[in-house]
Amino acid sequence: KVWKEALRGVDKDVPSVTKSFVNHVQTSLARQAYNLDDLGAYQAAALSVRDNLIVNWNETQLNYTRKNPKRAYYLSLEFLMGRTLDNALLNLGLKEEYRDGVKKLGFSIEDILDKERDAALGNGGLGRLAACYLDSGSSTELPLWGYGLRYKYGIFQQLISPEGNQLEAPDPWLENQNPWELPRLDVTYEVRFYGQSERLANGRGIWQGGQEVVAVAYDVMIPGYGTKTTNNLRLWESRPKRGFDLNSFNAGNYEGAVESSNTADAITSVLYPNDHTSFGKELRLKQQYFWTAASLADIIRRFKQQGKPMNQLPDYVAIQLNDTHPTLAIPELMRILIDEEDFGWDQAWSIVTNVFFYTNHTVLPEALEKWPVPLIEHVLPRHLQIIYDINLFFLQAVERKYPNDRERLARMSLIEEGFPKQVRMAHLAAVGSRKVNGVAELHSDLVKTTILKDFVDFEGVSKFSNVTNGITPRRWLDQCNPELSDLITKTLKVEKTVWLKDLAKLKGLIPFAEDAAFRKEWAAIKQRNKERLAHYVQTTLGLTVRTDAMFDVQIKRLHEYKRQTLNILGVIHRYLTLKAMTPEEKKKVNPRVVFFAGKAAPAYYIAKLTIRLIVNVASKINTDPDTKDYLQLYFLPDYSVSLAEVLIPASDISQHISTAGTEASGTSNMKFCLNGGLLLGTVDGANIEIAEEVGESNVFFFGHLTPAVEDLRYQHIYHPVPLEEKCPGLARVIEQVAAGLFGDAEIYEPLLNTIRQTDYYLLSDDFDSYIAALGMVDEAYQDQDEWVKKSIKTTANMGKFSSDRAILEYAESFWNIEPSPVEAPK
Ligand code: 26Q
Repeated sequence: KVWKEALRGVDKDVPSVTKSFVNHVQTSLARQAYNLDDLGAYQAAALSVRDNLIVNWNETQLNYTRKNPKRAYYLSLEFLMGRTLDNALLNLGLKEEYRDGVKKLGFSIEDILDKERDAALGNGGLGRLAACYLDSGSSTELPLWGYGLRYKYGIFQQLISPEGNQLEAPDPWLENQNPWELPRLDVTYEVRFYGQSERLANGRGIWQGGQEVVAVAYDVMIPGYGTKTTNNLRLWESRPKRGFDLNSFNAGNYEGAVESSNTADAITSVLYPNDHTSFGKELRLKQQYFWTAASLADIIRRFKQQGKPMNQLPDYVAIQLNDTHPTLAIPELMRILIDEEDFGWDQAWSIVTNVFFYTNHTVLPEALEKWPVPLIEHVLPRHLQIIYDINLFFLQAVERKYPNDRERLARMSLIEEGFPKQVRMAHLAAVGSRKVNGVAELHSDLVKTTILKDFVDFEGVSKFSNVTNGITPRRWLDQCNPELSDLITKTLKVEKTVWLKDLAKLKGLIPFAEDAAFRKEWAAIKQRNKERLAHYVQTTLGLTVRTDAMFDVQIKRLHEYKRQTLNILGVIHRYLTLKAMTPEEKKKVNPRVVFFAGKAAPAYYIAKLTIRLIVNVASKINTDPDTKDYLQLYFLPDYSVSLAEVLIPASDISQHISTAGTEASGTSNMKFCLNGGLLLGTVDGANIEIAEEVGESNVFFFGHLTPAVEDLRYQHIYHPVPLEEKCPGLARVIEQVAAGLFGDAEIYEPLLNTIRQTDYYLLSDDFDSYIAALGMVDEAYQDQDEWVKKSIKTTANMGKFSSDRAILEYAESFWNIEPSPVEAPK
């Protein structure tokens, strides 16, 4: 019934679909239906689906304007959306109608869907989380908008050279027009950079001069699953304030005038491809300020339209900061309140600290954002003054609570001493927010006991909490694994519109683990998903993957802490073991296919070397007649949301093997388990909570625990033991690589040295238990009945990890917002 109401006004029959499709072919595309290619068919289908989204979007915004509920805003520099058409069809309940409609016109819906390019405006986990949260916000009917940047180029396209080097190519994702965005050329704000800031006696500041650029809004519609609610993701594009700078033009400096318009465009030209490092680049700082200033101006304009005084802002607005990237919003709101709205400091600060909420995504020291003071002073002189004032009042309060504790003041200061001094963005975000949260239980505990310990002591623990991440089951089960979704619906005897919104219902699958006929169907679907992946590899890379093997997958950004190196050295260990076996012994071995995919930051040398090693190990072992029937290895280039949607449903086992305490949460671990893939991992991030839910007997854990890590690192430095003694198995593998078994002997030295020397990520401490865990996976896989039972029980117990649960936790315990369903017009 609810679903019916949601689809009110949507043309839900095949003749309307074909009519609208043909209409768009002729009028929007100015083409003929009879000689249309798949790309044209995709465009026409997208435009016709978009018509429905626009109707819902308008009704949703009207509903909010009428009811004036408190709203939440999710500020994220990254939204890793992937493709939209299939998701829009699912959420509107139009999948079957479009399948039939385009078929009548001679097209296949799969071919059409495949023409869409990913919107890849993100690096990885943090950006994909933002996308899942928007889907869940609309699906739970929350008044939640996203704010981000409309990068002209998304994350780079990854190419792998024959030698195994990663090459980066630009991602011109907007090349073929983007039907999913609505340019709002009338929604614009001016944003200032550089210039001079003067302080007046009354504490106010005047910031003038410098460069002004214009932010233009582009709106992306975010439909909910089976709801009328269609929220907005507003992305900003930067443009020069005037076509060119008239002052320079008049001075006869034509070149300079054109250049200044180039720098305005540059702000939103490209997504920074680094995750977990901050370089202090001026353009990145400008991106952050451009986006926070435009978003805040827009939020405040909308709030003011209600005619309420500014001191009521926290009653109507909650702003979630996705990591520290939008932290400049804190001094920016202070600037607006003090310099433009005439507030005194204390009242302004009380508004600010009730509006913002900060999510931390990492405790790795090298990943904590810091900006050089001289750079901020140059680009944002007024904001630096405000940051210093915040720091002054903050440290005075600390001093009152802990008199004469200078070390504590130095530790907690928003400014890190040094040359240059740096602003610690995590401290600023924590001090300026109502709540601070981590993204999984262990990680949130680490935030409280390590990087923000002093702040917990000072402000009390209640400000610090946890919201375990989640994933949308619409994309990450129903869309990517339709056969499994259908089997679940048939088995639960509950409409999928119900269980996809109440994922705990999956528990109803538990008894079926004991049903042999059900297990057979379950296993057959996994098998067909493996064949689908093999087909993808065949058609894109021309390589033949055997599908009668265990599929073992590790897909994520390349990073030392994620330890892809441990995995590839484990593969080499397996290869060497196979080489030493007799044919009789080998007969007992279950074949395994290992997949890697992931991008390395372009300047991350060790990560790129790891890719090179994987590629070269693959060419050796895939052609070795002694082993190729038992072990295959693939590095799939250009990992993306769409590739994940093919890989994840095909996995028997996936690897999440970070050094304990380093992976904040992980979210692909949830996606694999939801699709019945088992988990091989360390006791880290959300792996721990997954094991709590699905049962420890259904996951494969190995490695040292978080509390041991610090001590082990200390041992490495002060009591080093030669690798040959400490971990002979690993030493043997490393020797073979160094000896050139996979070519390029010298090239791998820097990578091998990270292990031989400090081994910061503890490969030598965890290698033996890793190999043992791989052995247990092999053994468990031999008993297919038991394995499939584990697979079913895993899926059945993953309900907690729906992003609907996560977003409702934010809504209830932080934002204090409620669902605001769109009502039928009277
Ligand atoms: C910062 C400054 C300058 C340039 C780039 C950056 C930057 C960009 C992206 C820093 C970090 C990121 C991305 C971090 C990220 O993806 N973290 C992951 O977030 C997931 C969602 O919470 C978690 O599941 C992962 O554990 C965490 O690694």
